[in-house]
This record gives sequence, C-alpha cells and structure tokens, in this order.
Amino acid sequence: MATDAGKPIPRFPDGFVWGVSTSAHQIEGAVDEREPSVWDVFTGEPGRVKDGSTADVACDHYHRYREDVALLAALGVDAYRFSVSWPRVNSPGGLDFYDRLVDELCAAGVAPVPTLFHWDLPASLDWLERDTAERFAAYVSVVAERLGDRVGKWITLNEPAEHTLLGHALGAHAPGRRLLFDALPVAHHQLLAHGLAVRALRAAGARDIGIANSHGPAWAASEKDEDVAAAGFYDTLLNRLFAEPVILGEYPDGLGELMPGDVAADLKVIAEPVDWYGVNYYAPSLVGAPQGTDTEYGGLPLPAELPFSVREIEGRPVTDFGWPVVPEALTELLTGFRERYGDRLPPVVITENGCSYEGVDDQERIAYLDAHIRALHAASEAGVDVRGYFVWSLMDNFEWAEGYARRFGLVHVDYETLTRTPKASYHWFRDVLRAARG
Ligand code: IFM
Repeated sequence: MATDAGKPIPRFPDGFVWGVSTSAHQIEGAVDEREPSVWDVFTGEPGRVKDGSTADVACDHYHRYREDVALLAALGVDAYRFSVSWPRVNSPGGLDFYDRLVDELCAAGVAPVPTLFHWDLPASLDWLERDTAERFAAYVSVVAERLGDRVGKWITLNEPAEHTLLGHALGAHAPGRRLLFDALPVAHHQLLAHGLAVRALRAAGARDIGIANSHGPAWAASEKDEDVAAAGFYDTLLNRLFAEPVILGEYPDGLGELMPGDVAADLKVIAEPVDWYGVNYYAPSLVGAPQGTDTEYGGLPLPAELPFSVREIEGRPVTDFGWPVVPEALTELLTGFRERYGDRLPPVVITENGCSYEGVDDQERIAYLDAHIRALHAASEAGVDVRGYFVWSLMDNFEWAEGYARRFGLVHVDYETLTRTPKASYHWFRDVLRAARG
C-alpha cells in the first residue's frame, strides 16, 4: 500500500478524542461468574465457530483488567470504549466489576466509554420480542445509576446491522437463525431499544450519548442497471436502514411497512436526539446483481436468494480476513453522509476502525491505521464534524465465528499464557497520540 506513514499525522480540531475499543464477550472470559448469553449457547454448538474455540477464558480481562488499564495508560489514549455485559449485570456482583473497571480507568486518567449492548444478549431473551427493548432500557437505567457519576460518554448499541444480519438473517453469528428478511423485526426492536436507552440515560443525567453503527460505501460492480440497483439495495440495508431512523426519524424506501408494531410511534422514540453518531468503518463493498448461487464473502455465507451478490474488490491489498484496504472510502462514506443528511447529521465519532494481521512487528497495521486516520482528516477538512477516533482493538481477542484466528489488537495476546505484548502498532499509536498533543 502506498503510504504517508512516517509523515506527521495532520492535526484534528481541539477536543478530538483518541481511543481504543473492545467488547465484553470478546475479552472478559469468566463465563462461570455470570449467566449465559446467546453467544455462550452458540459457541457450544458444534461447527459454529471455525476453530472450535469459545470465549470462556478469552483474554481473561475480567481478572486482568488492572494490567489492561495500565496498558491503556501507557498508550496515552484519552478514552477507552468497552462494553458492559448485560448477562454479567444480571448476575450477583457483576455490576461491581464495571464499577472497579471505571474506577481504575478514572484513576489512570482514561475516560470510560461503555457500550451497553455488543451482541451478548442474555440467553433467556430474544430480539424478535418487542419486550426485549423495554427490558434493555430497564437494564440501562441500572447501569447508568451505578456508573453515571464517573461516565461521560455512553454508547447504546454496537452494530445492530451485523447483529441482525449475521445473527438472525444468515445464521453466521449467535443466535444462529437464518430468517433472511423475516429478521427485520430484530432490527426494529434493537433500534427501539436504542431510543428507549437514550431516554433512560437522559433520565439518569447523561449528556453525551451516541450509537455505534457499522457503515461502508456500497459500490456497484458495473454501470449496468441491475448492478446499480443491487448496490442501492445493499446500501439501504446496511447503511440507511440503521442510520435514518436515528438521524431522520424514518425508515428508507418503505421498509417501515415491514416492521412490527406502531412504527410511527416507535420512530419518535428511535429518533431521540443523540449527541454524536458513531461509525464503525472497515471496508467498502462491491455489490452486483444476484449470481444465482450461494457464495461466501469475507467469511460470510451469502445465499442465492439474496437480491444482491458481494464481489471481490480487485487491485487492493487485503487484510488476513480478506477485507480490502481502501482508506479513501472512509472519506467518501463520511462526506456522502454529510451530503445525504446535511445539518441533521450529528457530529461523527469513528467508534471502530482496524484490521486483522498476524505478528508483533505489524507494519501492515501501522500502514492501515495511518492511512485511515489521514482519510478521516480529509473528511474533516471537507466539512464533516469529526470528533474522535477509536482503534479496534486494544488487544487480540475472540473474533466471533472466526474464533481466535483473526488478530485485530495493538497488543498481542498469547492465548496459552495470556501474556500481553505490545506490538509495533501500539508504540506507533502512542507516538501519534503524543504528537497530537504536542
Ligand atoms: O470484532 C468485531 C467487533 O466486535 C464489531 N465490529 C467489527 C469487529 C471486527 O470484525
């Protein structure tokens, strides 16, 4: 990849927040100290996770959080995005863990940024049920009551698109359903849960609330009408379906008619104003008309019935996951959002960006992050109000259906000994942060 790595990273506006992200199920371990989640059930089913692993121990962060906070402090981030495990909060002593973690972060001068749902739904619950949204709001109130004196920034949900698509439409993630378009109520109930959570957080005094949605440009495979239409549909499904209820208070392209319940009333809840909009960005997608056969892309099973197909983007380097490296698509995505939503687009925070590569001397990761931070800066220069950037991830962790085969961390984790070793990218990012403050 052609790179400007080595040249100073341009300056972002004052108050820009630099951070790193993780999630509970991917790092905590200590599964027997909480009730089960849908992911525990899923990983217990043969063949669901490619390397047959579970997150029972993961990085054992639950017991080693002090060491991990020390790594964050030495890295020099402003903020740490982690997720709160709903099943743990439901379990005796579970909330005490987050209390200790938040105290440790505050003492280290790192702002805690909790995400309240990152896919690990209690196993007794189901997003097909509307009631799960109400229960989520009740759980959020409990967490906000306990942590709200020390937490400023909150994130309601992580990537409801992936949880709907991978977990309920395609069966590649927990809970492993293959409902295709019958999974749409799962999207609606999560969005409703987001809106109810915003209300619950406001009631607890929170003033800095966002959501972390995954987005990426959908490029048409050709100029043919059928490819352009398929790419437009894909854009609606992955981007607009999850952005527009939150930003505009409406569903795109008549999709609201397919949602359950009193959709107009629910949209008023879903559109409760947020203070910023979180974007998880990894790569664009090249989309064309269906090809009439089942395919696989980036580890995802894509059945022939879908009204689109996802193609390889040629001529680009790919990560170990096979995802193309296209930094300028981040600029395109954000300037495109700005054009689409104008002043209704809240300030943007990149809540995840990163790549999977092996090795501790991870020069490819440095090149990837460097190029994406510059692409974010280009969006800022083009008028997008960009307020922060979080690397995915602080450390290698349980990458869902891929198990431990994909390493996204700035810190290497030896899963035998649980030894943490900062990679070259950790040292590089520390220097970027120092320079940003210098
Ligand atoms: O590891 C995941 C994370 O949980 C959600 N966003 C994408 C990451 C990389 O696949």
